[in-house]
Amino acid sequence: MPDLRNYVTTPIYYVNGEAHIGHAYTTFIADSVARHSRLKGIKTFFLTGTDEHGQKIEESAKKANKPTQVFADEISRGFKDLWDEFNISYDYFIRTTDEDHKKGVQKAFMAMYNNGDIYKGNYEGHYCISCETFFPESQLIDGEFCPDCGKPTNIVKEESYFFKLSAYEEKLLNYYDEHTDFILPKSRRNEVINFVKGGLNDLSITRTTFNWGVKLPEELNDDKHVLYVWLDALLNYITALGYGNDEKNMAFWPANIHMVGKDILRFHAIYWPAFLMSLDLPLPKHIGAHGWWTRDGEKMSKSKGNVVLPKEVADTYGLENLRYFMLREVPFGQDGDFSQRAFIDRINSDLSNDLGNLLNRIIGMSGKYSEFHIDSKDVARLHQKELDEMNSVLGNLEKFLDELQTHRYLEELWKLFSIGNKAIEEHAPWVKMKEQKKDEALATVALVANILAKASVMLNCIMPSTTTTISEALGFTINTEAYRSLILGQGLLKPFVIAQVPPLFPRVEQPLLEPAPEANKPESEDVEEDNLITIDQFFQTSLKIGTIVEAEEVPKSKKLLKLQVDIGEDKMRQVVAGIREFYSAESLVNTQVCVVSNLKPAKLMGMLSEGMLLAAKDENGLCLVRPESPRKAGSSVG
Ligand code: ME8
Repeated sequence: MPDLRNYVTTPIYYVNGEAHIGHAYTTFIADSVARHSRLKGIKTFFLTGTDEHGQKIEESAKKANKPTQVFADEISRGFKDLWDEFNISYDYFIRTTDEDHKKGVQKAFMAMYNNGDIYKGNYEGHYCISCETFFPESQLIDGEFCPDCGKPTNIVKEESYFFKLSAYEEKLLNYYDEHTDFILPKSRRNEVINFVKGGLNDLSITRTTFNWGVKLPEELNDDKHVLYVWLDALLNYITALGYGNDEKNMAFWPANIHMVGKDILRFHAIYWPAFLMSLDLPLPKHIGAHGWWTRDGEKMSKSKGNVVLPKEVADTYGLENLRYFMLREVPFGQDGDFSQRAFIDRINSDLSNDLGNLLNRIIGMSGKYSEFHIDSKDVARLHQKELDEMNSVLGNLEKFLDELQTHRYLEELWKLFSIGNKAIEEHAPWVKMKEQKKDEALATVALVANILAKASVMLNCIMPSTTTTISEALGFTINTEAYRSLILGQGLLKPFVIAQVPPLFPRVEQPLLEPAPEANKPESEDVEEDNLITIDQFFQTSLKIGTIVEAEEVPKSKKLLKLQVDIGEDKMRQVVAGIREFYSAESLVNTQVCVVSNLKPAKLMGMLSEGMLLAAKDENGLCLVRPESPRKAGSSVG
């Protein structure tokens, strides 16, 4: 048998704030994947940790009035304590301020340097501190704001070492081509491929404007620089296995899955593979990018005060209920909304009704009919149909987890409970008892016990402690042996005496947490739907027909045109628009456009822009959205 290994990672979390529900979600999925892999008998290494360097952390520590290391220690400890309290089965918790990590990073830097992938140059560009990333001007929103987080960028000019990312364009594209399941869900592949096809610039990988980072290797004798936090951070996935030190766990490399949020897919699917190619190391098998969690349809933010704290939710509703809800509710890769209403529905209907009641029913029936003794001896003879149905569900289940589709995995798994409930209704053991057909009544009870046993084995990775309680009640232990006999071998439980357990999933009648501050919206159907806005919200945007009166090119800009637009006001509006590649200035004069007229004015290359033009873009280029026939300047659109 091959020596199967599995390496699963979460992102390492920035130590600039406490863990929220999004961090918990990533960690829950990775934990579930790692647990199931161990259950199958695969040697598994599950890594999590904290990302502690960079300007953002330095600034957060300053704000908190603490030495940076002390600040990082405290928040890192907060993450670790939370994961311990949450029974997260990590094998190693890495911190990027660990000495071994720093040594490994320097070794990797030298390896890339020695093979010619790193050179020294100068960098001038727009830098977003929040994302710790440079962006080319073409990607900025309104020439100033970060395309990822929307915050203003700063122009940074500094001497820098560069990684020859441009040299890896083709190799990366070939890799995506040959490994179609490298990026999960597959629907996210194209966005990565298009980004690479758009051209990769060499990557600035050192900074001289702050100190809080890994120093350059001593050999380079250049102590002005610290390493770019993303290079430092990504390398955690190999330094955690001992890269550059004792290498003791490097046999786990390559990772089977790096679990990340969609916000950091590009770093993992483009930069990281390029670094690994440069280091001559194999690439991870999958990057799993999940969607974004909102609360009651709103983005979570500290300033809104609507951040969902996982500990608070777990303490109130139960940790495993929360794990179940998050992994069941959202198709992997899509955004998810945390609402207490949806959460309570899942607890009451899936957990309490479907699973909890089934267990209670067989405890009750076996107590009445056989003093809690359960024996599978007649199950195959009397319930082959149900066994076949059950085996077919179980046989198709794991592929969903392999693709990280936890919602489908759980949805399928729940079919087992329907098979159990249906069997009870159809075979009505209480009637059989009255008809003196005790064997038949007990066979149905035993069938359901087996269904619950098998379901518990497969549900163990999602709800480890609850399923342990169920398996104890059913007289067996969930382990690799049980997985092999009950799932792979399609075996049945040996005779046992069922233990009575208190109800595992008490129903929840009303929300237990304070509503989010903004959640005082009307309880209408459409509020629940993702990405929908109300008509009032739509009308907050003022759209007007404008006539372009003057148009000129902006010197030194390939993209911008400066326009004077009449939108029916006393004064012309000056709009600086990135459309020069698609329209000449002359061709625009005296034409009409749609203008967003109540945008906050912004400065683009030092020029005030007092509106935005509506345009549509696809692979064939960009075109302005215009009225079908001329309208008075200032007519409203909507
Ligand atoms: O990006 N919904 O760390 P980070 C879903 N240090 N997931 C969310 C979320 C939300 N609202 N908010 C955060 C970093 N996450 C880097 C990673 S890895 C080498 C370096 C999750 O603390 C999601 O997985 O900002 C996201 O990718 C991760 O937290 C980012 O955590």
